[in-house]
Amino acid sequence: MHEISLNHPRYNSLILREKMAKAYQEGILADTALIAHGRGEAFDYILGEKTNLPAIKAIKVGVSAMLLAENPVISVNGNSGVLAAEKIVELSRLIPATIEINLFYRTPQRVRKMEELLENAGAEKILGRQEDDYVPIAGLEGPRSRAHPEGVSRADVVLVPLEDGDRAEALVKSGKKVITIDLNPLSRTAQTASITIVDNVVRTIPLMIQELEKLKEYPRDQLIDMVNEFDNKKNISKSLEMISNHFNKEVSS
Ligand code: PTJ
Repeated sequence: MHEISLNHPRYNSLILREKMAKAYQEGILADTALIAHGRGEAFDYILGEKTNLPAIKAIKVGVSAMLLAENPVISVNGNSGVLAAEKIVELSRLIPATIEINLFYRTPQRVRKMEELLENAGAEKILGRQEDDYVPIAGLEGPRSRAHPEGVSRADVVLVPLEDGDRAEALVKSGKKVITIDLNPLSRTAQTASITIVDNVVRTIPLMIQELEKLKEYPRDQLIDMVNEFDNKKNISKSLEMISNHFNKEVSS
């Protein structure tokens, strides 16, 4: 680990980088995880590194959908696990939702590391373990087609932070409500998901927990209205507007 001075202007961002680099060295992350993280950083930078109004709206709708679900599942990959394992476990307990490991670059070694990571974060029940059964998701091949029969396979609502585009699309096609957290509003995942939260997973999961505390007191009908009235495309356009405003401001200043 490198020494990072507390008063460095980009302290938080550098700490996250160190966390990711260390997790990569420990074999938890895929080879390309740091590239994905860097892409996320770039989008976060132009979004002002804060959770914007469209993201807050999508967080509320996403949490409502999870509260209304019969079988909600949180799908965890390397990046989201390393960045937010404890908060993911807390969210899963509060909803309550099942946790399932789903890796794009799946290897038995990485799955074991993910199990360890989630157990250390307090998870008691984890699906998608190496020895677990799985049912392939229609339209996908290889390890990323895996869905646990008691988890993603029978889920009605799935939270998939930083998902790959094909998988998000296949999950939507199979009739599930897909909530994603993706800093790139133009990614295929962001574009195909049912509810897209354009924000950093590090900020989003704690905010989902905060919103959950309020929303669980709401009458069911109100949650249903909120989910039904939500227009994902419109909401994503608002995030894109924030990005273009950012550039316009830079040009005119
Ligand atoms: O652990 P695995 O094997 O499942 O692999 C995970 C990665 C993320 C490497 C894999 O799914 C992948 O290659 O993803 P992509 O296609 O690069 O997509 C990652 C998306 O997440 C990009 O659109 C990034 O902008 C976005 N992203 C990166 N970091 C964050 C993020 N979104 C939210 N929060 C972040 N911290």
